[in-house]
Amino acid sequence: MARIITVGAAQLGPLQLKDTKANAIARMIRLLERARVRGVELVVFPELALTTFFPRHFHENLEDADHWFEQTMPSPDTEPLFAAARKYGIGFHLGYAEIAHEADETGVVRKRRFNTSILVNGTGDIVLKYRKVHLPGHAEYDHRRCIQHLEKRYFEVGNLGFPVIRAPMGGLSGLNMGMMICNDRRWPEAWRVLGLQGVEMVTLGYNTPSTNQSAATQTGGGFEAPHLRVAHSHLSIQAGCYQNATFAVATAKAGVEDGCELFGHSIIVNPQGEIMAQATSWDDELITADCNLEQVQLGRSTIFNFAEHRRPEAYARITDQTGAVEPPVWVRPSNPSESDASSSLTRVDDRKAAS
Ligand code: CDV
Repeated sequence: MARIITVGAAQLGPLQLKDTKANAIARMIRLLERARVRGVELVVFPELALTTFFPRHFHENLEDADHWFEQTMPSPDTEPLFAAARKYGIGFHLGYAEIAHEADETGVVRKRRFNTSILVNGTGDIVLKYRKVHLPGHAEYDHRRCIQHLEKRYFEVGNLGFPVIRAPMGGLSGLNMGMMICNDRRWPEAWRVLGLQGVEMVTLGYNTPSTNQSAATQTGGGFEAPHLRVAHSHLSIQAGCYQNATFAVATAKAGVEDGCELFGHSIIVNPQGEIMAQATSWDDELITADCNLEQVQLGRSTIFNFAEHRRPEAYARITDQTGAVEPPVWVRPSNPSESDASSSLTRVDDRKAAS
């Protein structure tokens, strides 16, 4: 029997500073109701979906930022969303700011903050949790920037890796699901770690400004045209899906939020890298697609048959190294008998080591 699941990206329009979490949840429940009418079995909400993208606001004292975070899940604010999902039998992906009291790598239990997402199935059970690994931005107030991006201040790097779980979802007895959060989608390593666990459906939420706000661009370090911002987001997701033979649902916050324009353009992508559905508004909007899981088989059994074709012995730099290193410099060999590339490069390396 065909394995088909109907999924939805529930894009949210802007959430302003004055909006409460209850406002946000009410809007999400309205989107869930629309999802039910359209036969959707899994709905994906954006990154940090309960509040404005608060890392653009500086708090000297971290405790003053606690109201942006959830200490339990379901939390008192999110319980109505869980209840609606249970009532309609719809699964959902939710991004939120998490406070956890747990041991760090030194074994000390302390208050920790993460940029987190969960997958919940139609019976209201949390089947998977993920904490954002690739945190962009900075930890201190940056006077060169018009708009701050303080994710490195408010969140620790996620400590759960990139997990995949096989769990019932919608009418499927088992679906291999994994998550990413926003900036993660730009990193092929993240997609491949999910791909190596047989992921069939990647769910991800994002908050991406229409213009590059980095200090580098604000101080003349480069220019990224606004239309390329969307292109780069889609390129990353489409490539990730194609190269790992998976579907993805990528859901944005959109519109002018708290003085900052977010580009929206939520998409659902198939394992060939094609966009199956795309949001066109800058507001709350539900886009849907029927995903036939048989489509993951083509990539997995041909070009991206990992067991057959991967060459991990050539990939050591991926995990051994963080920043790029300079390559050796080619020099014309003085002796023609040494004219093959590898011997001249070896000689350059030797010379460097000796100097
Ligand atoms: N929330 C994000 O992770 N945003 C980044 C921005 C800062 C570039 C993104 O990759 O979309």
